[in-house]
Amino acid sequence: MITDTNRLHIAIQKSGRLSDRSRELLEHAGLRIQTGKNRLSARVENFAADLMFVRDDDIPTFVADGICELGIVGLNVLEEFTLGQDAALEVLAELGFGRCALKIAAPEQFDYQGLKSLDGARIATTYPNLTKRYLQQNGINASVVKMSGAVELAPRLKIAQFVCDLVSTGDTLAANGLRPVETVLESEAVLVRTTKPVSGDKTVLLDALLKRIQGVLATKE
Ligand code: PRT
Ligand code: ZN
Repeated sequence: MITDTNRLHIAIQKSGRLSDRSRELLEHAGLRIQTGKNRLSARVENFAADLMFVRDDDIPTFVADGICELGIVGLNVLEEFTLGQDAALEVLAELGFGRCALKIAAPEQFDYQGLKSLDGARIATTYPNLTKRYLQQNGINASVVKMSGAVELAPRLKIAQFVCDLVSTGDTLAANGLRPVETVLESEAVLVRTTKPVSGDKTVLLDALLKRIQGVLATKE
């Protein structure tokens, strides 16, 4: 990816649950984003910044590496990334959208007796780091099975007895005969910045943009 050294780079999700609201926030902050579908980046016409459209999972890497000075990503993805490593990232603001919770769920007919029911069990998840930390913090000895999707199928396929997945309405769990039993993390979209050194000119841009974004967030509180 070719980056222009005099412009800020902002990583947002290309297409998914956070895309529209991320774009909207930047537009409300006064950025006029060049249009064009299915592109990997877009220039801001009235501010020295470019948007990078990427998979949400890649946003922490881009920002931690300093390729993008700013990013918008779910706290769930961010924490899964930063757990156990010293990533050059700082959360600047909670953005009030993309709310969901990472929950452990059990089969509806399972007689769940609290955390001790998880002892010795297998839990399927796309968030192994967050799940392991939660189990550890609660002194539970369970094995975590990493999947890259379709986690809700794991109990039926006998891959694991429990799952740990993101929930918003709970409809997906219910449709798969599962019910939430524990909350591992409450999440929403957050604005993150790199803590890698940013050049003098870019610091000025960054401060100016952050002020505008804080202004937008303040009117919403
Ligand atoms: O392509 P890319 O990798 O960028 O996107 P993605 O498919 O990994 O992510 P996407 O767009 O699904 O979600 C992006 C972010 O939105 C997540 O990281 C969360 O921070 C946030 N978010 C909010 C959610 C949900 N709500 C949500 N409900 N992410 C996923 N879900 C899924 C969940 O995994 C489950 O499959 O929706 C299903 C459950 O929804 P309910 O309403 O049935 O409970
Ligand atoms: Zn993703």
